[in-house]
Amino acid sequence: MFNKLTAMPADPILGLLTKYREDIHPQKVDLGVGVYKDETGHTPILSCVKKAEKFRLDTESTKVYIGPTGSADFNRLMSELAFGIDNPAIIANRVRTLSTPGGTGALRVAADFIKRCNPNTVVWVSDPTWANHTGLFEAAGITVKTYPYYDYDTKSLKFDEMKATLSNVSADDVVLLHACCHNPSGADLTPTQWDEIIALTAHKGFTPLIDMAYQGFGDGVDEDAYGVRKMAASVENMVLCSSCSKNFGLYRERIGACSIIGKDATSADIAFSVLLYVVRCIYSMPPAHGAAIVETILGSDELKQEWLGELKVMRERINGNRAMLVTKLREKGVQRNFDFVAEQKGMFSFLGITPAQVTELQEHYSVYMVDSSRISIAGIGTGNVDYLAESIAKVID
Ligand code: PLP
Ligand code: TYF
Repeated sequence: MFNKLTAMPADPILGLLTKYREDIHPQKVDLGVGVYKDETGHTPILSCVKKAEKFRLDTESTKVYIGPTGSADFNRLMSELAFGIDNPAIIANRVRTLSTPGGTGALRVAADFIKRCNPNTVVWVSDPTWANHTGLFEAAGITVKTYPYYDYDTKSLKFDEMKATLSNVSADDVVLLHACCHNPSGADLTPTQWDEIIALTAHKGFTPLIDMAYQGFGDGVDEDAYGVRKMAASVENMVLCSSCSKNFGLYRERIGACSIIGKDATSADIAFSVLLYVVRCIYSMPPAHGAAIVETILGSDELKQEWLGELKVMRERINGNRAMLVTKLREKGVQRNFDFVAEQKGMFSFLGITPAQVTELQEHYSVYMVDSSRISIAGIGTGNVDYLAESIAKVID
């Protein structure tokens, strides 16, 4: 039966990594996949994670099944981290959270859940959005449409067009918003713009689904959750998909969380029972190790402080890289204005060069980025920024 199949293209982002690894150029630069890297190009295990793992290794006494919700402590702590402990939705007991295999697992569970809420629902995603969003929702049988978001010419948000499109979204539909550090553009809503989108959401009655894969990578853990927290306090129903891959550096452990907010505790319980059913039908129960690490960190004042410190180092390095690249491009005589790179947030920005220039950078200079010219800012360092800026200068002149 397999001979009826035609080959699927590889993930365009992850595929770059293979090409990069095979490249023998001594000055090759990897700006492809969105993983944090330190100055040496290494993706380290956080020290707080190592300590939490050691503690779990010494104290863990069973590997017995944990059930489809995963760890209750992890779920509570993640919910408090995202929504804030004093969020009215938490106080009113309207939030339900379960552990998932990464942020992607959270999104897939959310997709199947949404399909069960309303089989005809449309999920609206930003244009552009993370490449996997569309496939994930379509795999659940959901129609995906886009709302205007990033203006490639002005390098800023198409905020008025975004609002105009969202004003016509049906109350039966779902609108996916990035909590912070928009992937792929790095262009985020300001708090004032969030206020407007939240008011519009409450007024129109569609359901917000917020994807928070980078809490703490933009301005800080609390600052980055501004929209999530205010949305949760302002609407009847909401879905949140969080990832611990980036901010805890737990990529391969596959840990994240999916939270739903009901209009009251009873309706939250009913909705949660459907979410649990969805989980049972996909993977039955989430992996436990990543959750155990995160709950150990968030449940200890000392480890939590250490984590916040390590997260700050990662955030500041990324922001420093943004400023450094802009300065270097200017130093290398580039006339074009790249100041927007320093102003945007999180792991990514579009350089705004053509696909042909992206190809030239890869083929002639071994500088790797996604075809859209999205660069992963963490791949920049003091050791490669001169070469990178010179290479960019050569292809755009
Ligand atoms: N959502 C966005 C916007 C992402 O960039 C990512 C990628 O890392 C994810 C979700 C999924 O993260 P995870 O690796 O936890 O599945
Ligand atoms: O956009 C990125 O680079 C990250 C990492 O299938 C990623 O979100 C990319 C592709 C993928 C899973 C994770």
